[in-house]
Amino acid sequence: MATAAALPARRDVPDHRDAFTLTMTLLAAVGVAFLAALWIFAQVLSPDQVGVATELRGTADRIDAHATAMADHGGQLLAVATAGTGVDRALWIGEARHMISDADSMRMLATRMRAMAVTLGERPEQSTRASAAALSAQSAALRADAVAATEHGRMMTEHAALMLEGARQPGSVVSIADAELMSADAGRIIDAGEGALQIAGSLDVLADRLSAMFRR
Ligand SMILES: [Cu+2]
Repeated sequence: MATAAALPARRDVPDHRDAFTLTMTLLAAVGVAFLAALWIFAQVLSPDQVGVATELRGTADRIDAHATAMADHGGQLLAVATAGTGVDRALWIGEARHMISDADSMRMLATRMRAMAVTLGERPEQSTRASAAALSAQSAALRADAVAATEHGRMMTEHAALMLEGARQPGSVVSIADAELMSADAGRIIDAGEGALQIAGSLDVLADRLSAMFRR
């Protein structure tokens, strides 16, 4: 009987398809679960995407960029003010010298941050020499430099405002463009100082974690 023989065969076909669909669904689910586990594992192992040394070097670069802008500007201002005969000549010669000397201080600060990047490395807590006390000391030193950079930025903002006021006076040796350039760069040094403060904060967190580990 042809019809009777065909019936079981028809039943086989859907069964086979169901098994295939079920297997593929299970495989996909296992794959998704595996990827999710990998992702969670990666998050636990490296909660911070960027290492401490990279963050410190990035901040040092920004401070150096500001120091260069300030030294260049101070040099130009000194040349213009020295050659000028304006009423504010002496004031701007003083300001220019101050800028050049401040640029040196900022460069030293950036140099200290690069040295700290070498000492701490990307993951300071994984170093064999890491101790809570050492990390706390580094954090305190960095915080002091960060505050100095931020305060310098605030002083630069005031300096730029003073320059702008001076530039508006007839016969002044400084230009409005110079003042605006300084004002824009003051923001950059404040950002760098705030970035360094955050790094100091993350060092404190690491120091706390280390001391908690040894307390047990
Ligand atoms: Cu400056």
